[in-house]
Amino acid sequence: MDSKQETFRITRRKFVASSAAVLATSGFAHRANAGGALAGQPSEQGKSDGKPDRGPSRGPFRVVIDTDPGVDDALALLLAMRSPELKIEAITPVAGNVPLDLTLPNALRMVEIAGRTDIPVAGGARAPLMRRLVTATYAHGENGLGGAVFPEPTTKPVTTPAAEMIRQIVRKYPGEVTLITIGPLTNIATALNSDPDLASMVRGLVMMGGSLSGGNITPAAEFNVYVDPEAARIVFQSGIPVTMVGLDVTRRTSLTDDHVRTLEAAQNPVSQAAAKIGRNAINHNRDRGFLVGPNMHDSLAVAGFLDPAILKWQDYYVDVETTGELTAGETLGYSPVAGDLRRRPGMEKEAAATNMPIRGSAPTLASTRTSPVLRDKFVPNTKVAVEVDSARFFDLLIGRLSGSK
Ligand SMILES: [Ca+2]
Repeated sequence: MDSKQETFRITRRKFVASSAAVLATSGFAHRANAGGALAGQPSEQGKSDGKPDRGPSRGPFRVVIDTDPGVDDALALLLAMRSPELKIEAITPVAGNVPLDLTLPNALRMVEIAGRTDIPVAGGARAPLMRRLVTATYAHGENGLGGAVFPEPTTKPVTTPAAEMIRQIVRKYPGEVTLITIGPLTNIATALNSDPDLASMVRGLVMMGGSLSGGNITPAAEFNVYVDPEAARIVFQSGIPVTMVGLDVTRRTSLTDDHVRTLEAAQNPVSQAAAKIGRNAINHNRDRGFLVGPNMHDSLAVAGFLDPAILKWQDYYVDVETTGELTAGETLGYSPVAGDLRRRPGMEKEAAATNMPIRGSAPTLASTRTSPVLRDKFVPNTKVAVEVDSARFFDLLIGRLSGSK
């Protein structure tokens, strides 16, 4: 194992310690390689230094893909299964965009289309940890695939439940497995809850989810976090180095007619299926009067893992609102280089290390608390994607799906 790989085999303790150490020495949190949740990331993520971009030529990386197909999940799964950099240990469907009774067969359909029935598919949670399931058929159609119809799968899921499957795989390969989560985080939180040592054995978690710039299902919340905010909070607070590919970047990835035509022109089962899903999704969006999209949210998380140069990153401490009447599922990003808390260059490291509080809401009059909640000092737990090279992303996505890359 080389030194870069070693960086990613990082425990919560090391993650926190190294983050603080880097902050204390570099002064620029967004240039620090404090967590490295993306297995393929270069040492200084998103750094624009004129060096040639590193193409998607690393790996293979052991991954588990947790998913709720889902139009963009379907394309993300096909992309992943066409990517030799990934050793997909399992696909673990969860309830989300549509109920598990649809996300599970939809995942099985994708492994059959890709000719990858060697990948175990393990059914997961039917409902969030503490809430009733809210689905997104308004965006994904009643069948979850934008109305694109495929035959019933003949492949069966494995009998092991998703959370247990995740636990077993991570324990089998400690420090090696990256969790790519493109649905609500119920399965992951269930696995973490079942095994207190598990988080320290996970190499990293790449999440499509969250937003620091407003939501899509409510003004505050992105859908995956909205569906199961308690699960998302468990993940962010787990100590696993998290990479968050949220709406800040994914809403800049609209699939177009040109993309679909390229897929249609390629004569292979994956491109034909992707084209069919994409065509239906575009038509569905138009029928509903959406001006943009469909956005390829989930594919961007996979693509950013394959080719880190697609995204640029900034370190944040991210937490999830779980009690808001209107805002449950909102992701909040604390950073000494963001918002009203920005500091002059040179002051950032001091501010971050000494006096930037992670502050909660003011206490109510009825509360027994006597002061604002000063919960902790700033230590980043998440790399948030803040910029996207959309053209480079679609080159990879359409290229892989059409078989030309
Ligand atoms: Ca999804």
